[in-house]
Amino acid sequence: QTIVRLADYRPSDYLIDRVDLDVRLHPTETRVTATLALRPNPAGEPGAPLVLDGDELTLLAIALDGQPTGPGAIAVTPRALTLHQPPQRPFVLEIETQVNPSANTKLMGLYRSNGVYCTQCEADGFRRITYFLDRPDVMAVYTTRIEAERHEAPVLLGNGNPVAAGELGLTRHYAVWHDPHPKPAYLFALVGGRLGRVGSRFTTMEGRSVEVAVYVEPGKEGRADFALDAVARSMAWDERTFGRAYDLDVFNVVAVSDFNMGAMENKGLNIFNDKYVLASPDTATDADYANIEAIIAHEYFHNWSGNRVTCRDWFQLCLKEGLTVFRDQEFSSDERSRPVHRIAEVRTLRARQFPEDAGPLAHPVRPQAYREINNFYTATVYEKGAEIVRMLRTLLGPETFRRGMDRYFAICDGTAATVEDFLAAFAAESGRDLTAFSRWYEQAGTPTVAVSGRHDAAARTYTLTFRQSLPVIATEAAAGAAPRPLVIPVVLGLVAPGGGPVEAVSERVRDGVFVLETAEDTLVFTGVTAPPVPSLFRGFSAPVKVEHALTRDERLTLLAHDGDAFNRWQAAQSLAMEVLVGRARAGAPLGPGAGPEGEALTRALATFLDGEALADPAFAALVLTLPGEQEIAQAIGAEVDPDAIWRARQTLRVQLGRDLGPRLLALRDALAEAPGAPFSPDAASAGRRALRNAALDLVTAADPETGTALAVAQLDSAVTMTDRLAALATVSLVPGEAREAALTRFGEASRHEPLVLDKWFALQAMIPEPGTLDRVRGLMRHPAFSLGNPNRVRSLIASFSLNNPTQFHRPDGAGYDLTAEVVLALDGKNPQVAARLLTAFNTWRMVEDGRRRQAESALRRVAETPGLSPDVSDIAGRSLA
Ligand code: DPP
Ligand code: ZN
Repeated sequence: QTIVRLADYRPSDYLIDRVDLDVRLHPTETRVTATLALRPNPAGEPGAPLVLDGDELTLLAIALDGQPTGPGAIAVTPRALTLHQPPQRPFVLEIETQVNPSANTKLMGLYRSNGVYCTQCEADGFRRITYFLDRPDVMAVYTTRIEAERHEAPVLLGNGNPVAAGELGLTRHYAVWHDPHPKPAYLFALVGGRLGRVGSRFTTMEGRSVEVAVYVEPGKEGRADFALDAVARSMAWDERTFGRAYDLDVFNVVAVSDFNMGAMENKGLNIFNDKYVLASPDTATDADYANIEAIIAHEYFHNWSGNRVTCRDWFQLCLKEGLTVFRDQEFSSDERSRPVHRIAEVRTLRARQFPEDAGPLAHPVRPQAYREINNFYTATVYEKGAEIVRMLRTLLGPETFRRGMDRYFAICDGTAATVEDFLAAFAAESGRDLTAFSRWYEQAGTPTVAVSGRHDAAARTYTLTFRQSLPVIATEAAAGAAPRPLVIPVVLGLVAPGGGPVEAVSERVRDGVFVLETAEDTLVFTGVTAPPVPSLFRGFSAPVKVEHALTRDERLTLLAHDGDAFNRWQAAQSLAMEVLVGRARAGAPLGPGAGPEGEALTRALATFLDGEALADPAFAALVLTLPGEQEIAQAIGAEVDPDAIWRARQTLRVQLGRDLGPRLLALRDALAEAPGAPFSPDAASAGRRALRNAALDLVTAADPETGTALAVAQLDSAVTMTDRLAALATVSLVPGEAREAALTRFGEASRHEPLVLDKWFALQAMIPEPGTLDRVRGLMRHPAFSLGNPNRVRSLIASFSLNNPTQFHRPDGAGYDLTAEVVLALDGKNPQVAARLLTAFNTWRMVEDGRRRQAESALRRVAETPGLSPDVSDIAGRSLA
């Protein structure tokens, strides 16, 4: 397998200006005629051969400038078409290929999902449709003619605007689409099938009337309205917030049920995993509604950050993904609650990105080398990439940041850009040198910032000392090199022990931001009469781990009084984390309570709940939620025993449920929905449901009998999927008859709803009991389960391997074996999904010795299997390296 290196980037020797595609859809013999207008690239090597990429293609015909190519002029394999001596002037290649969409189980290129023809071309799927220069810096104007049997595909959609359509004989028809905006091949898409439609109009700030539509499986139109509305809100938000208007006359979203990713931002024709489109109160949870809104926004925002300005090469993936995640996070924060959303972002980052950055798959936000690009659609590129953009805004301030974005879009519009181009726009706008800041893109690993504070009563000063350290990660490009200090924005404030801000000054703090740029630095506040409590990294202003020896009382002060909501939540998390790590490290048994530390926490939470739970239920639900098992494992760092972590967490949950029980039950009543009240997926209603269900969960931990009765009653009476699923999740943690009966009933009731069955699969796969392994094996034989559908694999198998730490890490290795077995069974069908599942082994080196050996042997078994896909062999190889 060849390694691709950023340092080896060279412009393409040829460019393609125009692409005319004629696609005659057929279930097994689809024919594609591509007419490519090519020319030598002035920046390329004169006279070089033209090598077009292909993948599993059958060539039917080829012509150069309308003539058959001479003998020996070309060489053809399924993976490449080489023209040895291309004309050194503009020329036209006409290439006819044949592909089999029904046999395409990789779900890359042209395939069928429930009979609907659809495409997925990022990162390199277009080469599975026709021979092409399949690289993002080759941008062309596309015209696509699609032809099909009318009964099979009454709806025919392409990129851009519709320009023609018509009948062909009695049974066939065609449609022609033209996209005036030059784009790389990965943004190409087409759809053909029987689809239901909901639509509306949006008038842009430039006065363009856009026809917006969402296409779904016929009969499910009623579940597409929320997504349709989310498109309109995204369009309006991007105009308001970034001055970005939509640039075509139509914007189509199509939901399909077999999809490797969440969704894809193809120009004018976004294709979505139906999980992120379909929503009704009785099939989708509040989390689903929030995800749909966020992903609709994400893909729409790509129209500027990704499509109008695309990436020069795949090393720049974060240029579009990190930036677009930042944009969708801002959108969700504006549409919902900013602090609540910030907490959710940070929880994801800590649960997914921090472990990735600490394990064998660690890589910089902009990687320097890859074997398989599909393995770099990671939490690091996306989520840490978004944090970098957020830090840039914190450093420059919102106005300068916005001007920098405007400049970036203005300068790079219509180009395939780099991270350097992005930073240059902000450097020019702010007059700042961002060279040191750019290390965030180059250095892997999560930095640690150690902070200590000292109050000098006589001098009335308060001194904070910051020390940053970065783990040494042996990436190929940075082998052996010591990491260099990062530019870390620390948003901070001082809180008086009794509450209220401390009016202290330091000339190094501007607008509440101190910038740590060296390995060590000291910050002195003057005019501080009494020892304050520092509130650091407010709003999680940098993706770092903070080591700060705050006392328990200081943390309690922050929980009660900090003006920053994020840090109030963080204070509660830190208090809990101390207890959890202490017990887990000691291997403490399951207990009725977590001792005096646990009591201090519950007392503080009681006060908190009494004071403000009803004012902000969503926030209160988060404050009540203990750090997750993965996060606790990260805090322990080595020789981790997942069972000890689970016992520690369970013990504290029991204590919270017991000590707060009456309050939690009262909150449930106070927040109960009025009978017959209309459903709303908005943040306030979702927050009330979240707190009610968090309360139910804790009450049940302490008193399984009472809790189960409440949960079963809720299961029967609930009118929303949120409440039903939460009740089922609660019941699922209590072994016994009631659980099995509830699971059976739910499964029966949802048997015609694949997306609901996914929740049912996932919930059972996450039960932290040894019996779960057999349960999962049993469910793999369920008629609704299929290795061919990525959503089913993710809900049943990935939930087990990635979200059930005690059972994935079973001491007998059976969890590892199951995962390895599925990875190997899946690899021949869908390597991308198989490789993603294998990343469950990411933390294998952190677990204690016995498990570690079991994990290693399962990983080796995968690695040594002959005929692995590049995707799986890359993950296996790096995991073991
Ligand atoms: N569809 C994926 C995303 O939007 C890759 N571009 O993140
Ligand atoms: Zn994206």
